[in-house]
Amino acid sequence: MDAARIEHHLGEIRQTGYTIVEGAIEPVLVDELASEIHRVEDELGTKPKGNPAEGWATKRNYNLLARGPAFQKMPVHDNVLPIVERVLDPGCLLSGMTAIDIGPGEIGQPIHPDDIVMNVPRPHVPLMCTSMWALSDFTEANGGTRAVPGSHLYDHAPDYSAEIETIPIEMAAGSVMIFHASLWHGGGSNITEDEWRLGVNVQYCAGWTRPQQNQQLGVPREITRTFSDRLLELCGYSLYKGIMGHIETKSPAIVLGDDRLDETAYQSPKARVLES
Ligand SMILES: O=C(O)CCC(=O)C(=O)O
Repeated sequence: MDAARIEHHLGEIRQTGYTIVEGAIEPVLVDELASEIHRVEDELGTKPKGNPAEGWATKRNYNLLARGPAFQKMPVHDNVLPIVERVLDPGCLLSGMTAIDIGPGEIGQPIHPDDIVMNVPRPHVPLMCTSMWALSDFTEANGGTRAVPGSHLYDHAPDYSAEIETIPIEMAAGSVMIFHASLWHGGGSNITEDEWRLGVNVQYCAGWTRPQQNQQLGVPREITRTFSDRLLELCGYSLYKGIMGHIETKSPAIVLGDDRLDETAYQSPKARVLES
């Protein structure tokens, strides 16, 4: 993705809180991911969890990096990560990956910001950035994400008992919505007879905050060793700004038993923050 296109998307995120990268994902990858998610749902016998956040007619699966190698392509995708790296910074972490398959009859998820637990005064700089991958078409009828444009600039979080005016985010399969995680949004209701809306939330957070899903404990080491260097970094196996996350000054990648991402805290070129 060229610099002008990245800048265009960043401008939209700054102004309305979100952008849509149309046709971001190659159709063959969309099909592969959709069939992988259906495989995981079948293997795990995924059932709706039955609560307002996770829904009553929605199948959700977490910890996708532990579920199959195809999912490793998502957090590092060339049409998504360069935008996220500019919203946060290149030291950002993968905060979580959630497959969200909204079934007929689902009601709307409460409208919320994804940085809901980050208890700092609003509005604030992006501390999280979410990419919502459409693996099926997202329509108003089938539960496409709903959002309140501009709400990333509000000075408060939503009142969960209030009716909130939202717009539907409609996008074709293969498109990705990327948003400042203070944006008020939620999964829509699915009023279709038989259409499932399949999306994956790939969320990132600033490198000095705590990810929502624990990639380091949740993904077995033998799978983690197959990750690319960039994916390892996104999962917290390097030091943030050459300082944060070290194990006796060594890069956390040391636990994987190879010398990838080898660096020493305070001696790494990334530790420039300490230079005058
Ligand atoms: O499914 C969606 O469209 C949004 C899901 C979401 O916002 C969430 O689970 O935090």
